[in-house]
Amino acid sequence: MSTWPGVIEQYRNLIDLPSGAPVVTLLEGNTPLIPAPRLTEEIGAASILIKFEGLNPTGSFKDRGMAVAISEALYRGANAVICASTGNTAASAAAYAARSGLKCFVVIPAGKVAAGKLAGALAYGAETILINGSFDDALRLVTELSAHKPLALVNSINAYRLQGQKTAAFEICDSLGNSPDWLTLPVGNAGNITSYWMGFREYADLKDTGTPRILGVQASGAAPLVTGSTISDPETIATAIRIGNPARGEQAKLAVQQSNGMIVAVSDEEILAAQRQLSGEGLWVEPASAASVAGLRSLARRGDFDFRGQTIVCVCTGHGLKDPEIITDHYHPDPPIPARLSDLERRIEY
Ligand code: AN7
Repeated sequence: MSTWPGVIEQYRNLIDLPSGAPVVTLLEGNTPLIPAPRLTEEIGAASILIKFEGLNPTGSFKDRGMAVAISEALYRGANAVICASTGNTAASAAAYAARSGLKCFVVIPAGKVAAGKLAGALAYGAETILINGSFDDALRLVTELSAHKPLALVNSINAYRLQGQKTAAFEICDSLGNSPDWLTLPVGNAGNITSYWMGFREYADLKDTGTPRILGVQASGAAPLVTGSTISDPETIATAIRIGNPARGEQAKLAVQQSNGMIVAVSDEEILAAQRQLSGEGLWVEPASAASVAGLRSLARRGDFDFRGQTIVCVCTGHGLKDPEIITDHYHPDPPIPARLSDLERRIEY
């Protein structure tokens, strides 16, 4: 029997991690590429596939990068790690730190982190610090603090995070035999778009798998890479990507330029509509993840690109369970009925 060993062991010789480093893993990666037939038909593409990263151990793509960053932190002899987060990084850091016996501090913007992410950080035992400020404030603070304290910073400005996250590009090429024509993904701090582009280029050099055009998608209230300038008060219902000053913004622009791709902004309404569309195909993803599909739909509507004959992978970075309130906030059930068949029959007119 061969079992999936996690991203580090699976791609050991392609990951820049000191060979003596311990391998911390929760068997992340190996996420499915799920066809979205209705979306494919709407867009008129040959095939649209969802890389469902919400199926990672803590429910987001962050686990790929955290496996490598935490392994490297251990190798360096760190006793504690710290990160700023809009939520998913916090939950992932907390889990991998718990796994390896490291102490974990997470700094998050008060009131702006989805319930399932905050609960995750707490469940895995992270010291969770709320600030009256944005993610950008939090990242600035933890960067300054970790520069003079013995704390390993595990945000995606840590290069080892990218080493782990690039494995998603390898998996896609392994599944399809080649890179897709397009890859779409949400962009916040721009670590993931940088990772994918690195991964696709490395595989292309090694295995001649080609490279996709990259479509990065931001929320219109938090779209510094579209407007061209930092946003001091970013706002969007997609709290995962509520980021006004992306740490890897320049690399994101390069990825888009070199891949002949694009970065677009989509409204919160478009994000929610894309989330509903995916749910209608049985895939519940968090709002930020739905942005990747919203961006594709927006481009298709504009008619700037001809997607006929194209294979498109939309990366859905986090599970819908992370942010249940975005759904239940608008759910107002009728009062309960008596537990009687006649009442149930009256209720279900079908
Ligand atoms: C679901 O957790 O920044 O462009 O602190 O949670 O690499 O930042 C999360 C980002 C997309 C954007 N989708 O990725 C954090 C955090 C989801 C995310 C992104 C995030 P980057």
